[in-house]
Amino acid sequence: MGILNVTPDSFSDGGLHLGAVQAIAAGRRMVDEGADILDIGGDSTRPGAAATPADEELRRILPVVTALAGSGARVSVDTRNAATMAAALDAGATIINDVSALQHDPAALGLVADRGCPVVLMHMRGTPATMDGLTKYSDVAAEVAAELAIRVAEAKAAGVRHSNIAIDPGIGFAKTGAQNVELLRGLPRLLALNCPILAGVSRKGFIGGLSGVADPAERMAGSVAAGLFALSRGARILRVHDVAATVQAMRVWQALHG
Ligand code: HH2
Repeated sequence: MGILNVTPDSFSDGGLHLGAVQAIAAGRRMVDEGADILDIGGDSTRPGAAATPADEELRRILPVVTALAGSGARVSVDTRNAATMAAALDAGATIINDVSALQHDPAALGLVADRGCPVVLMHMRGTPATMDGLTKYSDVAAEVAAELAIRVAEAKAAGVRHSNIAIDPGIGFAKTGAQNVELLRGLPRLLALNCPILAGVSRKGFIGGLSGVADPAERMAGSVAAGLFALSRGARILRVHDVAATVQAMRVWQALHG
């Protein structure tokens, strides 16, 4: 899953694809490089970020979703707003990726159930503005698995099919650097939910902490290493900025595993 942030303020690529023309070109390049899914977002969820209003989010992403879905790419939309989800699905997106696991907008659960589309339910506590103060865990992998199990049950109770749900540990969302490491090591605990696991480690702060590389844009090698580790612990989908490097690493890793 290639990350396409059409935002002025994302933590590693903010402003890079701000114009629709640049974003569409970047998305096409990611497909050529081997991305199976393009994850298009118009709202930064970096720690401390305030939510972007849905109309501004839509203005940023809609032309990009329309063009890339129109040229045959499989598009997911990274949003917490039901209105944005609906408009993006109408424009050709086929997957909803919600960092709030359909908690932020009261209309989101019903919308995803009605549309019958796949959804990524990510673990977070609080909101991006408050999450850094919500990092008390006694066993982070067990608690993330238990909290995600509640989100999965709620989605199913609202009518979302189990086979349409992927789960995500939410690396960097209400977790300290050490907890991100512990959570990735404990990722197999999430397999009990019987949903594909998506992992988003790309360029995140804990990679800076482990590698000593301060600039997120310089963290490609560490991100690839962490991504392969996540695969070895049960992840099936990697959400990444650096598609070509990740696809190359995955191909070699998978071939060696046999
Ligand atoms: N991480 C980010 C955003 N969306 N979605 C899922 N499912 N999993 C993640 O780990 C995840 C996500 C944050 O990263 P990014 O999009 O690169 O930055 P920003 O939120 O600043 O736009």
